[in-house]
Amino acid sequence: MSKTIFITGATSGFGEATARRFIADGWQVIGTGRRMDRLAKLNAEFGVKFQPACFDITDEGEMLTALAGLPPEFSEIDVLVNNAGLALGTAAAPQTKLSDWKQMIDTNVTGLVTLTHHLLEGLIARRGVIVNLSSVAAHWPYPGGNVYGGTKAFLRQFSLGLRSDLHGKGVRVTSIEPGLCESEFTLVRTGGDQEAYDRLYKGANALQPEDIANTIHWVATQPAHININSLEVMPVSQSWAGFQVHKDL
Ligand code: 8X3
Repeated sequence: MSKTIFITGATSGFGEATARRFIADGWQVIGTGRRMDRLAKLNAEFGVKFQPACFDITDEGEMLTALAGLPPEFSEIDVLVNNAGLALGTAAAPQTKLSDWKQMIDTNVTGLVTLTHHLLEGLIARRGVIVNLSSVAAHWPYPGGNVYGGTKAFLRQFSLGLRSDLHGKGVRVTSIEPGLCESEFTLVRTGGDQEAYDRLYKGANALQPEDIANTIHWVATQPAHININSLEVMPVSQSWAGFQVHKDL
């Protein structure tokens, strides 16, 4: 019987690429997202291999209804990929909207831990794998990263903490920390600014969603005695620029 992977935010970017990667390897996928039209397209393309679960990760009621509605053949989840998440804006803290900060926390942190809590018992029973999509922003602060970076640092530490709590249970947990990657993520972050998107990626040879999908596949298919704790992945074109020093002259 095929193994089952549950991927949040499967309607685009890392999530969609991960769904494609695992289906190509014979897995069956439960893909979540808010946009039913996109989930339906994947379902039309992959048939019984792709089970849509349409819900907004910030709405626990919708989440529970979708989980309860999963067909029995998708009820035993081997791998959970917590991919759904977003960055809103690149402005410095004083220029940001509090509503954006709250939305990032609600999605990247509260939604993610809520879903993980609901699926945890089954993942323990199956000695499953949990892959959390953090970011290089978890380690490396940059101007405009503020709450986004904070949520991703939470996610990294949550992953490591889960490992401690699940000690001896055979469950594996990984924090994946991608750098610059070309995906819809940046259109969301810039409020749909296509010019900003083109400027950022032109000539940058950024990571592609398929690169991260391959990384997730590698992590999740290691022998059962190996846990990849955290994995930071950048394009070669991206590195660090050092500290800034303000001078009162
Ligand atoms: C975002 C990574 O490098 O685009 O998670 O800030 S980066």
